[in-house]
Amino acid sequence: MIYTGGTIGMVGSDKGLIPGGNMAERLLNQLQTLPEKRRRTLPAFDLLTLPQLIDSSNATPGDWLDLNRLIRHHSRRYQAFIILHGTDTLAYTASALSFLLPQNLPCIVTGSQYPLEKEASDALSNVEASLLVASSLINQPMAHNAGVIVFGGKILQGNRASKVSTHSAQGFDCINLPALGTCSEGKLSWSASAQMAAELKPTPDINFPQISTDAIHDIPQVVILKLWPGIQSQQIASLLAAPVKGVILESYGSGNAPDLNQPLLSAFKAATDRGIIIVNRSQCPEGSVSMSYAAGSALSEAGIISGYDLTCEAAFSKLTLLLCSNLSNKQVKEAFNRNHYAECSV
Ligand code: ASN
Repeated sequence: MIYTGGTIGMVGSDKGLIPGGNMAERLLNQLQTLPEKRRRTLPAFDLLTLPQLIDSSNATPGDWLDLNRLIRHHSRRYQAFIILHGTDTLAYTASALSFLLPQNLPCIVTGSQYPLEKEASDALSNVEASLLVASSLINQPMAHNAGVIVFGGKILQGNRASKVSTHSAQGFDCINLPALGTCSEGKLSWSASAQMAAELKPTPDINFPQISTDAIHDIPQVVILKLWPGIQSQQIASLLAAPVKGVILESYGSGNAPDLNQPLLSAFKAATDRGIIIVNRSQCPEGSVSMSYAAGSALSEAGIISGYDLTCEAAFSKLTLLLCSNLSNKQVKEAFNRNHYAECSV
């Protein structure tokens, strides 16, 4: 178990909640409060605390690469990993780990909406469920075991999930893919879709490109740009300028942008001509972009590629990590178009 910070381990301070230390002892104390029968079914674990604990709103792509390195470093010694993470950017980290880690290595990401010791906190139940899911995945792996989110009784594919509530114990959901299963109060049940996913054998040629450990020194900049009614090209000029290498464009509906706004379309076209990769995904949580309207095809004419039904978090981490690999611009686009680990419906 790797403790990175987040509300799960937070304690009060004069500025508000901050990540607290001594997590191994605090967790063991809480686990002692579970009924003995349930405690006995949990696997043994060690807890590793990162040197700098953070509220996950401080997380950066560099933190994903650090976690990847740390997990790989310890992967001979442990059969599964559980990352205790803040919820705010948990889905970004889970998506990134799904692309970075070996698919046969169970890696679960969890956290909580309320601190471990707060009355009626969701923290202990999420930790218990994560431990159960970890031992289940050790015994019966799925096709993609890296970056699974366990939260609020649900088991979710991390690269398909988003934070959907600021406060509910059911804080995460997958809009475009059913939950892989449920796990609460010591009972775990896998859904039919997880069983189906288990039958999907990952083909070697669709593996995600390897990211070199040096990538951490030069992580390309990717920005997220949401369209709004009345958007003007000059308002986004600096976002489309170097050193930015990639843009996740959050368009309307099935992938539409204002096709009557020529300066905006020209600004997108000029950016893609300069080699910036722009991905079109919808602001709508459910469904895929199709760019079938004239207002959508104008974007593909401007050199913008489809983000299918990727979540914003998966699109952002996928593009950032592809830009970290030593691929040409054309190869990054081709790799982005591929469905690597069931992150999108292509
Ligand atoms: N701000 C917290 C974090 O992401 C929120 C949480 O963990 N519930 O670290």
